Amino acid sequence: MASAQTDPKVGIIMGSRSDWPVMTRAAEILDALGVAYETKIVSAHRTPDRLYDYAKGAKARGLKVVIAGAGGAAHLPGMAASMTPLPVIGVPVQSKSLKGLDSLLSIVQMPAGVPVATVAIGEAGAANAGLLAASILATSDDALADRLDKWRAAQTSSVAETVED
Ligand code: RP5
Repeated sequence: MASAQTDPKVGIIMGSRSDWPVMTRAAEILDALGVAYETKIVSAHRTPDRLYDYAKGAKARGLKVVIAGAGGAAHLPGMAASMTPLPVIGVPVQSKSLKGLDSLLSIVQMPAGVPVATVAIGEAGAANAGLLAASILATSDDALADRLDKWRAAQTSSVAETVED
């Protein structure tokens, strides 16, 4: 998988095509907020050279934020963060054996000096990664900040007050 919109600001990378059903939730949020992004399969273990090239070139290509999702021995977000100055948001993808606890711990337990902003396991985390990336971009984009405010207001309005609603 590799796709690109014009002038992408967010790079969504994942360790395997099997991660896409989860990572698509980040893409859906960015679509809803009008944030251009690209997607690419980049495996820390199976395609280390691709990871190196991607992370080293991310900032120069105009990306502002990287969202990296992986499962199991999930080294992708941390390795990406070690090779780019861009903020990296790590999404722990649910694994078959350990339900994503392995992914979560692999991503969240970074040593001091190389931060990865880690979100929840699975689809909720991927959606929040999209929102977090948009929030970061919105600090220097008033139009996006306005769209994000409206998105949040719509979410608030959609929550019923009672189970009968
Ligand atoms: C990780 O291994 C990927 O991020 C994926 O979550 C997991 C399993 O990959 P596949 O065996 O499904 O390709 O690298």
